[in-house]
Amino acid sequence: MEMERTYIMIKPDGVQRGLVGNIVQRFEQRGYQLQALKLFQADEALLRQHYCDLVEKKFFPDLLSYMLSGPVCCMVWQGENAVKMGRQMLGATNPQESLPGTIRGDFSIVVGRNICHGSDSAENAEKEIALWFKDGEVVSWEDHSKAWVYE
Ligand code: DAT
Ligand code: MG
Repeated sequence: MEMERTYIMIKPDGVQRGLVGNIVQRFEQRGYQLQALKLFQADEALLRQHYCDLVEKKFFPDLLSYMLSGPVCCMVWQGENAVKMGRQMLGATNPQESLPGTIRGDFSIVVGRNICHGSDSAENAEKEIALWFKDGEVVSWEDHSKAWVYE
C-alpha cells in the first residue's frame, strides 16, 4: 500500500464562501486521514516560496493578490495515493475544464477563483507541508477506521 501525504489548501474564496466543511467532508468520506488543519493568513514571502515555479508568469501578480486577500485553510491528508487522488478530487486547474463532482467542477467557474490547491507530487507535498506547518502542527495518529477503508 502506497501511504502518502498531500498538502491541500482551501483558498480565500473557498473560506469566504463557507466551503471549508464541504471540502473537509469530501476527504473524510473518501477515507483519507486528516493530520493537520489550520486557518492561516499567508504573507507575500510565503506565497512566493509556495508558487516559486510561477513567479515569472504573467498572471502571478493577480494570483498573489488573490491568495493574500483573506485567510486560507491549510490541511494535510494521508492515505493511499493521496497526491494523485487529491488532485482528482480538486478537478482540473481551469474550472471550465473541471468535471462536475470535483471540488472545482462543483463550486467554481474561473481559474483565478478556483477554490483550492493540491500538491502535484509526493516530493512537493513534503516541501509544502514543511513550508506551511511548524513542528508539532502535523499529528500522526492511529485511525480506527483504517481496517474498514483498506484491505
Ligand atoms: P494547480 O493549482 O492546479 O496545481 P498550477 O500549479 O499550474 O495549477 O497553478 C497554480 C494556480 O495559479 C492555479 O490554481 C490558478 C493559477 N493559474 C494557473 N494557470 C493560470 C492561468 N493560465 N491564468 C490565471 N491563473 C492561473
Ligand atoms: Mg500546482
